Amino acid sequence: MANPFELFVKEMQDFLQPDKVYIMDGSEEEAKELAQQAQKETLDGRTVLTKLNEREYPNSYFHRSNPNDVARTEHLTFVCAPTKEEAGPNNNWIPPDEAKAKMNAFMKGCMKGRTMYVIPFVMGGVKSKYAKNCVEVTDSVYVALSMRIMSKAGKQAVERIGNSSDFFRGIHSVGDINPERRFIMHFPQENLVMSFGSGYGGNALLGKKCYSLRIASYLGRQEGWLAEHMIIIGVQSPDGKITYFLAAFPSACGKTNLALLQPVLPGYKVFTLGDDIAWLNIAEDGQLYAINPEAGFFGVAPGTSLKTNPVMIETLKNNNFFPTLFTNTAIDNSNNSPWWEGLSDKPSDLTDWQGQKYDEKSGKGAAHPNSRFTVSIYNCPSLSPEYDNPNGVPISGIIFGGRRAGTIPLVYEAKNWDAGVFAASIIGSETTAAAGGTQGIVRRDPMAMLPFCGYNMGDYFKHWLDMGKNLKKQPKIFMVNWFRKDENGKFMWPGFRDNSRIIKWMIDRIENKANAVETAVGLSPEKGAIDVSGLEISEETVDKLLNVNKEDWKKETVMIEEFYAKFGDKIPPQLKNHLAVLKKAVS
Ligand code: GTP
Ligand code: SPV
Ligand code: MN
Repeated sequence: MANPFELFVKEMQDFLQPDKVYIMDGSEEEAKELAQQAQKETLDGRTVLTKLNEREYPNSYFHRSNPNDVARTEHLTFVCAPTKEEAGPNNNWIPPDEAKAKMNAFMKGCMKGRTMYVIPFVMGGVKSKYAKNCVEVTDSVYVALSMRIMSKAGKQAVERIGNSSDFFRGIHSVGDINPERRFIMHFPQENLVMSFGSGYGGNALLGKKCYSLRIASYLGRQEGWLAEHMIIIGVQSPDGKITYFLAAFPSACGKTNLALLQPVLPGYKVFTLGDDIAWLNIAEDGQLYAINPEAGFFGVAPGTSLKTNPVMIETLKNNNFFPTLFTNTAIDNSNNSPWWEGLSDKPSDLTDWQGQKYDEKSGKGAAHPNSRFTVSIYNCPSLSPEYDNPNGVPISGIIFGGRRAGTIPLVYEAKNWDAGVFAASIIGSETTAAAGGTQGIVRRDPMAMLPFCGYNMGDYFKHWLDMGKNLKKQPKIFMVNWFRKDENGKFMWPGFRDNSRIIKWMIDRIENKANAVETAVGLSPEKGAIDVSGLEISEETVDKLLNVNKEDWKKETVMIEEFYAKFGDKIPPQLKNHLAVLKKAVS
């Protein structure tokens, strides 16, 4: 008798009708073979992978996408919960039956002439009770190779699945990469995702946002845990103690950079556990523990340099048996290496991300603003020894943030858990190149989860409040904004490695070593509490960075009210009360 995994493979073979079926085993030889094959294969006229300079970037390959397929497409992403109300105003919705019929019409027989790659994978450590088993089928060798980097894939996953039928199912085909025939449909009741017409990261690597966030958040609500768009770090202070933090910022707003932070402050060190997604559980001791369901980084290339993120540069130049992929960067033809804006001075002979000779006069970037690298977490020199701990790590602080030129202070602390949930629920952030659509528009992005929460966000806020009630020890909640600008449009805070100065204040607060002053929004660092030694920044600028301007906040509350109104009675009364208090404080 075939087991449920084998039956699923057979069912997919009959449905998608590929010429060949390949079940991934996760071995080193397999990675080499797939990379070889991808160098011979073309997908709509583009070679799938090309080898990069082995000396500069060992075991690394370049991938170029169709220009219509370079970011997540939120307007084509649906959560097909049983009712529209359950999916909430934060999700696109059509009835599950209708969605299935639509996707079946696209997908039936769509792999004729192609290979179906079967990727069995585990999200989380294979020994962790918090981990989940998954299977994705895809006709993209790029997706297959990427998922091998991003998760624990292959034999170990087949073994963990065993004879169980409890695994997430993902069906993916690039189709003809036509935006008119592109949909990412989630069926949370069946732990199923169907994705057609895109080969891009979050649309196609189904372990990423589709499963780890949309499906998992839906499951987490039923099972009493949280799936979050968060990094996990351990920060060692000069006394040797390690404090674990989570941090949630919207897409392309600084998670990966903070996850691999090399502090400027002497005696501090950051240990990396995750750069994008965290699953949070309450353990028997009543504390909040986090695991990273992923095993790699799918990070934004532009802006990454030896100066801003030296640990990532080292990670990219490390070599292990997972190949490293670069997608939609430019190519420096002098040495066949990937290049992007911010990496170094502009080389003279560049091929742009679309494969054309780079024309300086075009005024456009040589790399796509959402160009990315896919690299194993095991390449990372700052990887925490606790990364593979099946229990995860105990969390003392949660940081939320966004990208805002004005209004939002560099840092403040919420007075308690509920106030923190409120502060996170009202985050606004300027849109970035990580998703299609206009950039730089302020939209509400609660908990950095707007595009990823797999159910009604009103219910999600309630779930956050309930989690707090069930915690014996509640982590402190902090809000940050690295992106505040001055009158000339320049960032006032140096950011990147200097963000360690803000983390230091948070650790001091957690250990009751620093005082705070009350503002209309929460608790702000006392004068002189942020260590700016060695920085050329005036006291006046620090004051401006921390300032809570009532006029600005009055405007902010209008936007918050508009956002809350969409959710009607689903917004928990506690949060409405907090909003009323805030309105009064800034009136
Ligand atoms: P996703 O992978 O899309 O979820 O993004 P992310 O949140 O991991 O963002 P990432 O760390 O990759 O940073 C995105 C962009 O913001 C990059 O271009 C960075 O160079 C820039 N950035 C990150 N941290 C800072 C900071 O502290 N200050 C400034 N000014 N820019 C930053
Ligand atoms: C994001 O957009 O938040 C990412 C990249 O981390 S993606 O995998 O496309 O979601
Ligand atoms: Mn992300």
